[in-house]
Amino acid sequence: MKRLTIAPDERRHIERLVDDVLAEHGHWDPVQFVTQAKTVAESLPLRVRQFFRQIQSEESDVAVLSGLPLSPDLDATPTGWDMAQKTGAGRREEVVLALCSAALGEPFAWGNQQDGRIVHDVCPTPGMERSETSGSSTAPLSLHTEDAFHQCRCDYVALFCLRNPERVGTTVVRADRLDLPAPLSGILAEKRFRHRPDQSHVGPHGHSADVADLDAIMFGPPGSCYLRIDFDDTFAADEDDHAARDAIKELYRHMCDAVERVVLEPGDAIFLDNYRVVHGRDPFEPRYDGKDRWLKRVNLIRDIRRVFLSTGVRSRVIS
Ligand SMILES: O=C(O)CCC(=O)C(=O)O
Ligand SMILES: [Fe+2]
Repeated sequence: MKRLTIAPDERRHIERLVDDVLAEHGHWDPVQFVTQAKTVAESLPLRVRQFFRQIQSEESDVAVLSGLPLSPDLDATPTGWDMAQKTGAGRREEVVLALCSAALGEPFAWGNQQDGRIVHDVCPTPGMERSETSGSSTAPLSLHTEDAFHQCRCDYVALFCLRNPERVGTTVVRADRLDLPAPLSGILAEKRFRHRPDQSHVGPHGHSADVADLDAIMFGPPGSCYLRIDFDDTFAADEDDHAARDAIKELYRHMCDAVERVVLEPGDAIFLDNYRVVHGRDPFEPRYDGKDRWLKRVNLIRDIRRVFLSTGVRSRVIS
């Protein structure tokens, strides 16, 4: 795992950039900002830009940037993304994340997820405690590739921690840490699997058509293993393919042995390579008192053209 801790002068530098962005965008509109975010990100401190360049070129699986600025009068944790959307809670932190993320990739969004917002809120939500969405809490978020069902899933998931009072762990399994028996990796490398859209995508505008996609769970060039799996939504394409079904179960056992936990501190942003790691979250008890765990999240893709080709228009929102 790679980590860079921001020095006080670098933090002030980032704060000034955020002030400039907010002064220019009186009404903060991430959709509008991201088209120019890469240019603004060129003004980030040199060490931060180098950090992101290295992540890309080395294919770092997990990277954490620590000590990012947080507002001294940080808003109360919202009780759902829709509330954050209405009130603008954590707006300044959205700018910090959008700006830093743009140094690594191109932010994009899903039309049916959090109303097509570019920067998401991850916070416990009443009624969603046991769901398989970012509003969950008492049930663990099981290990997954982000948006595994879709060809245009992100290259990186970026999560910026605003609060984490109970020190809840983000779970991570790195492909490089897996030592799978050859017969198992052989089956996982065959196109014998399908992926359903996860709960956060289901609804009137869901992506059910993408279930048709037949793919492998493990792929990639020698020495650089890529993963595509969501343990809630990946299944053997042929229900009589017992070997494929067993392979998913066996992989799960190996992943449980290899799982690591990263406890995000306020001011930490984690960048998870969505091909090189799967991730999830430990369960916790929500309090709904304005002090709950709260992250901002962005999906990043290396080449925005993949999104344009998927949407068929020049839009960063996949519908
Ligand atoms: O809450 C976390 O630490 C991870 C949540 C997650 O998997 C996500 O937002 O994609
Ligand atoms: Fe996730």
